[in-house]
Amino acid sequence: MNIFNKSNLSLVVFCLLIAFSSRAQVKTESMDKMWGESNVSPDALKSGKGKFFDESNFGMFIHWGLFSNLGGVWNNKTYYGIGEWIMNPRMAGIPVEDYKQIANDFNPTGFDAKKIAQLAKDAGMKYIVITSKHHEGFAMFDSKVSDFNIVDATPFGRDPMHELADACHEIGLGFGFYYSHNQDWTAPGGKGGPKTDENGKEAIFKDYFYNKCKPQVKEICTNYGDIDFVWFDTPGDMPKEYVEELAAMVRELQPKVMMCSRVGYGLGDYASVGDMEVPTKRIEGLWETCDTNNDSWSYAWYDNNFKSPKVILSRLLETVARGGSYLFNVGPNELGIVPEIGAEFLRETGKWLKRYPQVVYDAGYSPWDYKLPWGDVTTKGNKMYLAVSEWPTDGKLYLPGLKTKIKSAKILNPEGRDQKIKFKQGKDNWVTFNVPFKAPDHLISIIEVEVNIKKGEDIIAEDTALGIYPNTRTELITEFGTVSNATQANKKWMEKFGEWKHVNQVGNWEENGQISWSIDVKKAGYYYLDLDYRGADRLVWKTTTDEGIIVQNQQAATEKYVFYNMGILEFKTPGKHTITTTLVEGDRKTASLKSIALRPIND
Ligand code: JFZ
Repeated sequence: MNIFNKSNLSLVVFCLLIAFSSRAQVKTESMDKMWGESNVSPDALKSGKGKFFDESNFGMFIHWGLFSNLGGVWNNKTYYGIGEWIMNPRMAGIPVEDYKQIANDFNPTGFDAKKIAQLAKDAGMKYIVITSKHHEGFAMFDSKVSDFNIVDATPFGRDPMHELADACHEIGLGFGFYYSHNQDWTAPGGKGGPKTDENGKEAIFKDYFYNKCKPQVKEICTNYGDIDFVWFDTPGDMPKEYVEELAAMVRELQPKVMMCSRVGYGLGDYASVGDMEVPTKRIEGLWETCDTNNDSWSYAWYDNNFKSPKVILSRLLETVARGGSYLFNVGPNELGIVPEIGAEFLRETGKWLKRYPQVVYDAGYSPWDYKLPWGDVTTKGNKMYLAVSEWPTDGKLYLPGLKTKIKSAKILNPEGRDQKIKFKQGKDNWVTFNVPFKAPDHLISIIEVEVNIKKGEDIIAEDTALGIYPNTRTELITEFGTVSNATQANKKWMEKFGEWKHVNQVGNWEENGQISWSIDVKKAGYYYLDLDYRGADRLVWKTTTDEGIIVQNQQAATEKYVFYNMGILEFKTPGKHTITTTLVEGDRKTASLKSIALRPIND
């Protein structure tokens, strides 16, 4: 049994085609569909025009527009949620004419393209993708097609996209544009836009498409030199023939451009998966996940919940380890300046990447299809990089299920004082490294492991059982379990408006519903068992092992996922086991299990 069956990957791919359309449905699409209609295979792309994207693994996303001038505030009221949606009826509901007036005092005099390009470079990013026009329809570039643009409608009067394209080209960064091709809330006929034109005549999507969308996309593909990306977004129900026409024009004007799957109808070169999240399982092919440096994409005055350098690096490493690229967003403010804390954290991130560039750039995915409790793994040829973010405190680092033989291991030291470390590769396929008690790097430490493989061979990790570690807490997520008489499904919700959270969970528990995991226990002994669930009132859960151990308890349940202590579970012997959880009593309709965790009890 292969519990991480790769053909099941579609389960983790939240397709991003429809965001907040009035119907607000969520599509889940298989990777097949995403690439099915693309005429180039991911492998061919990787050696051709996709090489730069494939090897870069880290880019800067920028959400900047007229909405940045509001910073989350309309009529003295703060609207919490993604700032670039403030005009939408689901946030402040700003009338088109009022919204257009904002341009009169949009004067981002602090905008310095060179400084932003330098920030991306210092952060270790290889390219920039910036919003040239978001859903509200304001062009951040010099457009002859519509006056509702930064050159004609604002006192600023400059074309910042030009300045940024030049700065990127000069400094050796890749460059590309985000363009909202379907949604346009101010253009007659655009999705979510006015239904009539300025003369009161009915306007349909075709009008918007030929009067604004297509000619503007032509402008961004013509006036800014060679570009590397066109990042369309939220195709929704945009008719296929328009998407095809648009994509064909882009391909003709900029043959080297990489388009993401959000163009629609499988016409992209690579998949855009998740949104503000890192996929939990390995995904094949060319893909990217986009994430933001705080909670909103565009600037909001209150939003200073910036991800720390360590969090940024962990998420970047996790993305690369799952096989993808990380597009990380910043939101310049009304003056065009990237908020300082976010910028500082990015520079710190870049310093780490300068210490260990080989771990990220052109690095391959982890031999394990999922993250490990202490961090993650990337690879290059016969080397594995163990990126340890939770450094063990007992001098031992464990690696489960490794079949490939290790030759040597060392802790990388950027000053050239690499430190060889001892290790034992047991018959049980667990590797134990003897490591110093103190973490070598204050952010994420790297152990380089050289293995015995021939050129072209893969490093093999067993994928039938999840390791249970003797010195660290292990979480078993429902995605990796086998479910019967209950329903396993991905759920997503908005924490704040537009701030998506995703979870794989098991609900609809029937009398005999259960989930089990195949596990590989390094050390026999006692472990605390915690369950992460939501539900109503109180729930009774029972967890059993193949050794006949039972942990059963009643705990509270609320509408939020929370970990509850269930009790102590014993493994009498090390090695392969199964662990099974079932709902014994409580509201079966609302009970939803997200994961279980085992914490070794050492003292
Ligand atoms: C879209 C935009 O609406 C948003 O403003 C931002 O630009 C973001 C990068 O992209 O938002 C989405 C699109 C798709 C999903 C979630 C948010 N999705 O399907 O999960």
